[in-house]
Amino acid sequence: MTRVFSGVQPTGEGPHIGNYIGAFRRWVELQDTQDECFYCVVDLHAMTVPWEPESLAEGVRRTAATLIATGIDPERSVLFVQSDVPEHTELAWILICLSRMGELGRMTQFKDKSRGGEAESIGAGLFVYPSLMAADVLTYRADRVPVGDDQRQHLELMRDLAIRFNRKFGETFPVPEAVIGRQGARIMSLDDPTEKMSKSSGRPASAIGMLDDLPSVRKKIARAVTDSGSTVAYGPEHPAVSNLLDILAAVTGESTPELVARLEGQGYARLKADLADAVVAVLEPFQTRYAELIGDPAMLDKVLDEGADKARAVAGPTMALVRERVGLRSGVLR
Ligand code: ATP
Ligand code: LTN
Repeated sequence: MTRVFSGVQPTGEGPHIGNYIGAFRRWVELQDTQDECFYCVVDLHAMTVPWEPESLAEGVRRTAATLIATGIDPERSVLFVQSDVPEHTELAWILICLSRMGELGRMTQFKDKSRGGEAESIGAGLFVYPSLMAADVLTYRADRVPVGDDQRQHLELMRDLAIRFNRKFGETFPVPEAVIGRQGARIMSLDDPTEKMSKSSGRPASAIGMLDDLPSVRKKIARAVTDSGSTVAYGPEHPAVSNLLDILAAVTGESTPELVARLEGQGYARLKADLADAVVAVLEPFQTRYAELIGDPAMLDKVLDEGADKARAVAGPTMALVRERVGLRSGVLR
């Protein structure tokens, strides 16, 4: 049996259709395999940018309810909150000490997010973020990590850290593999197809939020930018329309060549109308389920408490072994 681990940040406007297509729907599918699945709301990662205590707590509940409403079943997967399991931060410190300034400085997410504002005043957490992410996965000695394409570089660093640790301290961690879908692993913004759809762009028209009200979902799709010309075609010369086709393919299960064959010659209005119907058909039942879950905070807390217990049962022994291997007094040998 192999183990799967993935995480989502409880930040920004809340999960969007890119998170769903690139990550969550795969997490749900993986529950049907023999794999043991751990899914984590990474609240400590959310502290790498300025945060307010109330909105962090609120974001954690909303994100957990979103995952359950998309089909993560807490009976079959371990669904939990990162800060409930202190082993993540303990292992993170050891991995930070094994990480190199040069490799962390090359991470494009760090470079992107630290651009613009005052570089001098950026929190150091943003810099060491990938080492904490590596700790998340290695704490569970997970084998596979289903993520969107934007996490490819972080996964490479995670693998390097696992290899580095194993070489120096003895075989301890499996070297985790990224699981990145061939299609839909990088959904782009509706208002700018050169930029990844993101929770934190600050432009409401750029992302279809999973909790957006349905009339505004339709409006955003109707206003999405398209390419010059009017043919429905797929490929690098048609980035905006290709993105709409990727979303449509993901939510209907049709392939992009099938969609092009059906829609070419019909203009962008038809494509957008079909896309709006298909996205709403996914979001409507999701939002109904979400409303029930978010209305029952006691049940959500219970699910997350039970998830944390199951996670700690795996994390504790890993850390005991790590402590011993690296030479800390509290290792299992005592
Ligand atoms: P933001 O969307 O603000 O950039 P993020 O990328 O940090 O946030 P997370 O919530 O941490 O988002 O990501 C959860 C999962 O969703 C990750 O596996 C990530 O790769 C995936 N993901 C995020 N954005 C997209 C996207 N536009 N297309 C496909 N997958 C995505
Ligand atoms: N960095 C990821 C979120 C994340 C994650 C993880 C994903 C934190 N820890 C461990 C997979 C495994 C992101 O920003 N999308």
